[in-house]
Amino acid sequence: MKVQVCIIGGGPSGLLLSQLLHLKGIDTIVLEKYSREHVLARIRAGVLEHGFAKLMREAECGERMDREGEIHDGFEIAHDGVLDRVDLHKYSGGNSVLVYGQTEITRDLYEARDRIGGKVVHNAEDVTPHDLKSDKPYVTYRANGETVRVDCDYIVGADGFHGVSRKSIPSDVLREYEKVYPFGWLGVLSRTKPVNPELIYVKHERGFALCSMRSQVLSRYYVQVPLTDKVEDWSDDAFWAELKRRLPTEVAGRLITGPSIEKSIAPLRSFVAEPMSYGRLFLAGDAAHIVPPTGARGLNSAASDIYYLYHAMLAHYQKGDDSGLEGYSAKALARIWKAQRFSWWMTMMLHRFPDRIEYEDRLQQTELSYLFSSEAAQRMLAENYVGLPF
Ligand code: FAS
Ligand code: PHB
Repeated sequence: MKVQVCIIGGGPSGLLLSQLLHLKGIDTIVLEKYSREHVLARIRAGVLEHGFAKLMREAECGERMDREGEIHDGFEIAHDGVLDRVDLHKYSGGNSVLVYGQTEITRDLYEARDRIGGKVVHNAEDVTPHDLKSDKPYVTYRANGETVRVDCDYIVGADGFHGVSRKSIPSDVLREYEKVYPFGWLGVLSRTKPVNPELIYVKHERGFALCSMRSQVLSRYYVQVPLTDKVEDWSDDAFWAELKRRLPTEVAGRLITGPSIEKSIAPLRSFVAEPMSYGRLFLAGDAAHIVPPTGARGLNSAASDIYYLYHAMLAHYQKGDDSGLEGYSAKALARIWKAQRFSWWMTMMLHRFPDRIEYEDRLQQTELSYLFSSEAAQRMLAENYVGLPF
């Protein structure tokens, strides 16, 4: 089989790029390790930057997102006995974010690929990129006991943190930067009305908490837990009781609880792999970078990778201009590191570190009191949260 671009990974990054390229007549195939049901069962991001939403519309996948997604012009931070609001719309120059789950994004992208006959292979085993430094790279995979070869011009590694693509870059070329945080997030999804119209981030002496949502009938909540905790350690009742302890009294009093329909613990890490390209291989999304979800940058960081790769591939195929491909890694990393910084800053400001000292407690309080006493500080937060320009 021969395609122009072979994409490894059928998550949001791989699907969005394949859809955008297909609409411009560029032939792609997506090779996904798992079944569609498995991919769609994952509960992950919930907040979309306006740049990501714009790309979804350009990919002709934005109709349900715009119909069902909720525009949020701000969010609140509960800290040190007060509840302060961050006015994203005012301090970002009129932008906002869209609350719409990654699961729905992925579903919309799969349906769009089906509608226009996009090639997506599920249950692709042992996907392996070959001849990355040649001008005729190829990818092999196994399906139904057969080995299949896909010849292509370019390979995009959109296969997430545990994928094969990043590991295909020689260790003497690849540089990895990582910071692992000494806690995780226990997340619960429940068919309950959200406790608040906007998200509430909570800094509390017992630990961080977050009140989010997927719709007006589907709530998403998180509490910071020690890395040693296991999800089976947490009954629903224990989760709701702990969340209430961390919420301001008036918020806790109106919290509607219910059975969890999903419950999981995600570890927190900051991670960047450089370079994001090697020969004819280009990394995108979680395959190249991971952020702690405190700044809602995870899925959104993938958006700029896709935007840059999409335009670079267009320039190559339509004008024979390879400057975008040659400059992709540097350009993507410049924006990725800003998302890394913001996610690290939000995480350091709002979490309870097990090895903290009192001086750091005071620094956290000062960070927040400075934030809410300075328009410049709120502009910094807002412009990062709604999404820096691509
Ligand atoms: P993905 O990991 O989504 O997709 C990669 C795909 O490649 C997967 O479908 C995988 O099955 C496939 N794959 C892997 N190896 C392969 C191989 N060898 N061959 C073929 N296919 C292969 N972000 C936020 O903004 N907010 C959040 O609250 C948030 N919560 C998260 C919670 C968890 C538990 C995790 C893991 C991530 C969370 N994220 C969050 C980040 C997340 O949303 C990612 O940024 C997003 O999934 C990135 O999308 P992709 O780059 O497509 O990677
Ligand atoms: C979510 O709704 O899952 C969510 C929202 C904002 C974050 C992290 C997670 O910062």
